[in-house]
Amino acid sequence: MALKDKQLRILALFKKLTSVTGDPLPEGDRDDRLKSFPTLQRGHLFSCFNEIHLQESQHLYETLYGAKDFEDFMHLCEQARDIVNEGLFVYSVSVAVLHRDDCKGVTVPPIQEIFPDRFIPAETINLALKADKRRDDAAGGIVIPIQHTGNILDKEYHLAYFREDIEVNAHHWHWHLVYPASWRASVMGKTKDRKGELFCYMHQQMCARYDCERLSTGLQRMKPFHNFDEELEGYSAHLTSLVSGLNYGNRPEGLTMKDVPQVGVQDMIRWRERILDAIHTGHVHDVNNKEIPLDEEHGIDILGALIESSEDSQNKRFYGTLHNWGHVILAQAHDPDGRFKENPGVMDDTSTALRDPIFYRLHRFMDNIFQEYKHSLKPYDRHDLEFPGIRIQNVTVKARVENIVNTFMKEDELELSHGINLKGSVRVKYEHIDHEPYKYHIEVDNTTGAVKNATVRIFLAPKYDELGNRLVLDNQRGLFIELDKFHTEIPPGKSSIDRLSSESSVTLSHTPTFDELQRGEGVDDDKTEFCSCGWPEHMLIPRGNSRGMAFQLFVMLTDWEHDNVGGQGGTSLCVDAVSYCGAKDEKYPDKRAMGFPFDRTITARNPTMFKTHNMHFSDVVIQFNGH
Ligand code: CUO
Repeated sequence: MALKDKQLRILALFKKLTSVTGDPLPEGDRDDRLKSFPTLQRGHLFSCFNEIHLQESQHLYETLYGAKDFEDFMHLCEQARDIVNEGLFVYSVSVAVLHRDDCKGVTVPPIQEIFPDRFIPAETINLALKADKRRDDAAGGIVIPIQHTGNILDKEYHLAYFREDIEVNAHHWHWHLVYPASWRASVMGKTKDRKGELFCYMHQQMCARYDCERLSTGLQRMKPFHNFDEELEGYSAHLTSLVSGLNYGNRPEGLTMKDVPQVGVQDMIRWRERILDAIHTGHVHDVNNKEIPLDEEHGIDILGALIESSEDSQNKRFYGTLHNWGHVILAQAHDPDGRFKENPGVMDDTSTALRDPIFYRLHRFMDNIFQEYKHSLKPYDRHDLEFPGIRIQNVTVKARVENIVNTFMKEDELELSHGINLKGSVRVKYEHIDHEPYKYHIEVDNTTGAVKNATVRIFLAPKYDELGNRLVLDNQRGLFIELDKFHTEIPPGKSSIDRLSSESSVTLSHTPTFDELQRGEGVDDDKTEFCSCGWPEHMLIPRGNSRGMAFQLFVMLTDWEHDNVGGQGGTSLCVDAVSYCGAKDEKYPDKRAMGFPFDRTITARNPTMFKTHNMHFSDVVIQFNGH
């Protein structure tokens, strides 16, 4: 079957899922492989963090993955659509599509168009429904402006542009589809390389990016969550789930974490202590009580799996599921035992969790545990950092004005009619942050007399803290966000490297819309597959402020012969945003620790003392031109 036809058939599965009606397919009419479903009824919220939901979705995606050919796969998907919970269906079918060999080249449609109610405030959806009802011409398009979800009486509202960004939430959803917590390599036949480490790194980077935005908007860096008794900040998402008809739970200020039916807060405390003990003793105990060392190569990967926890956890019974249950407990803080039959809050799901300020504080709490481990490793020495014979002479950022990059708000639209049962097209008009395109210009001197293969690593961090004090390098370290990483050849002598901001290995170049996919755009050639995982291009750099905020750009060249993992002959799919998403089904394309060289303690107080010839720090200003 032609790729375009496959794409259309898969798109059809995802249409108008918020308004599925009718009884589930009777037991007798079902394929034997789908007989044991469902436990989670339709009309409830599916959670990608709840262990029970994860198990059921694992069962479904493994069943779908095991279908013998594309027709068999479609037959199972079409039946499953008439049986299982809507959210669970989308999650499981998406995981299967992303990994089946006969779906190579097929793009999973954007989650924001499948479930717009997870991204667009309830007030706005309500206006859209009314406007659709009033219209008599289904052909004409309707545009509804997005409604605000709060105001500045809540100082956290200043960050709403980041937390509620549609594509950043979509990135997070897609990341967890590429790296499901429930992934079993033994069943799926594909190993997810360094999955635990990438879990740590991608979320560490989200937190670092969030803190860069906080400093941009004049707020303090976040206070990590760490005390299980602490009173939590309030949060109201203004989202109503159309499949359940209920609001996502609100959390009034001052609530604390409470036991939920499956897990107690005491369990969480015990798991944390056991994990910290493992870090301090340098090994974990596996299920057979064997000591597994947390060595330099695997330590962080083991800890990531342990804390999430994923199927790769060395010992889930002992070390528990600190992260996933953390999400669920926080999502249920307003109705912990379910006596009010409230929906959970947005922390329950990967496509909505980023909206809640507690998300970043929970993840920073876990990141601090990972940092505790990284502190136990020796800091990088000159030998680890140097690239003999390679010197960076200068770096400039070329934008309209050299070394100043402008940011601004830009209008965009989201189509609702593929996800919601409307008479015709209704689009929501909203704004997101964006930046002017720019280019890195790196001047290099290669004195080795030979062509050298290099990895170029580019990071950015604020220069000053919230009080205007120069950040000490080891504190600034945690704020360095990756902007790009790529391979290049350096000829002998003096030369320069130019790289566009739009080429970044962190960002996704384009996410095709439902309409584009329906029209077959970008579906001709299976090399153009979009994995949908990748940081949005419009959020590559922090917002900065209207006075112009001082940042430091860090560029480092390392020896690609040492970094390269080999085996990728340019035929890989989904290699557009490898820094945070990896290369699908292949090795993570860089041998160094993720975040290198900022992943370990730095004892040098400032860049001059830290720097080797193959590194360069330069000052860059980010100026926000907006409201
Ligand atoms: Cu992505 Cu907590 O893992 O959200």
